[in-house]
Amino acid sequence: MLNIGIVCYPTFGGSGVVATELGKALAEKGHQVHFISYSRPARLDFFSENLFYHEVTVSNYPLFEYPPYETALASKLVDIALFANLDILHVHYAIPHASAAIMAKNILAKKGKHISVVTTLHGTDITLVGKDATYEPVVSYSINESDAVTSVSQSLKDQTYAFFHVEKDIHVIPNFIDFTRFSKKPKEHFKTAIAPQGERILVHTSNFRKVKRVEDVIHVFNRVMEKIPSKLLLIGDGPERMHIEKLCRDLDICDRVTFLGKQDMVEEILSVCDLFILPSETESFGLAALEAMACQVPVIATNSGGIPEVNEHGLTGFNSNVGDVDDMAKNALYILSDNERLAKFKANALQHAHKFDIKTVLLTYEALYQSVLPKVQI
Ligand code: GMT
Repeated sequence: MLNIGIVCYPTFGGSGVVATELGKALAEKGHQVHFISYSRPARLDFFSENLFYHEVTVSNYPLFEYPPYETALASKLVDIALFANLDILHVHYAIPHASAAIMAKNILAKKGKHISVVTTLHGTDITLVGKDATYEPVVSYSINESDAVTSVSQSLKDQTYAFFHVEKDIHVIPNFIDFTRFSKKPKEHFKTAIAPQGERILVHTSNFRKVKRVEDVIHVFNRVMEKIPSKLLLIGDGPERMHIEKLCRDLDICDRVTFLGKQDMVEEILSVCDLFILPSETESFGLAALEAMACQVPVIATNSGGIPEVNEHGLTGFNSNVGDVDDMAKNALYILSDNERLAKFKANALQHAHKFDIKTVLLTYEALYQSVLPKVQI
């Protein structure tokens, strides 16, 4: 069994969710897992003898206009690696986690301690933030210096080679789903409360950032509800929410749209839904879509980034060009207008989601960890 340090963003973002669920699953298999972050990861919601959490605190000395988070993180990594005798440091999201890990690795080497660094690229660290030339040299360097690098889709791997000076081999290890949690739950009373007349229920979940194009969700829904009685549930919160609320008021559809805010039991809400809408500008994987599919909800999405690797066009839903809300609405109506067809898409979504079962993906991560451990000399 290994001692593994996991670094991630603790918020509701996809990379933090993936990192936390991976750590929990590794701990369940007997590995010792140490989470290192600036606050407790949202999904780290139970205790286990194999799970530990270490908080990174950053000095707020008045001289610092920008608190030195990366330095604080690297120092913490050195401390925990020595104290917990870590074998692996698995960092999620390149900026600034990969460079902090490489700094820690070099400091530890001077102290006679080897640690293997695994970096997982998640998406906006490469596609949005990473494209900013300011970050390129540090991101390229820390990816190349990692002992292993993974990306959550083939599309993200291709983009990494396109945007950065990376020579390192990148392993595609897709995101995964824990079916013990994400499966359709019997929540008929909830469905009746939301859709008392048997309306179709559409749903979107995100962090309401611009890249998610939540306004397109509203425009698609507006077209669908003109033809088929339906309701829309919006899960999550973020900078675009007020703008979206205003759009709903302007279109006079507030009685059909419910803003649920941030939710922990997303699977219970997904269980009553008929269609998930993900019109993102860019999406390296689309974990939210996979979670919906595991709860038997087909997906209307864009064909950007890694989405087509998750949502199979014509089988589990449809993928349109970014911004083509007419096409998305047409596809949504095609799925929703026929009960038998809807049932078929729901069954396909579940079946396809099984390809991303955590049980399989976990074995791939464990094999990767083994491959980067120092070889014992005989
Ligand atoms: O934009 C988000 O959804 C958050 C972001 C993150 O890193 O926390 O998500 C990215 O990583 C997720 C987990 O690997 C992927 O499922 C999302 O597709 C990806 N987001 C984007 O590429 C925009």
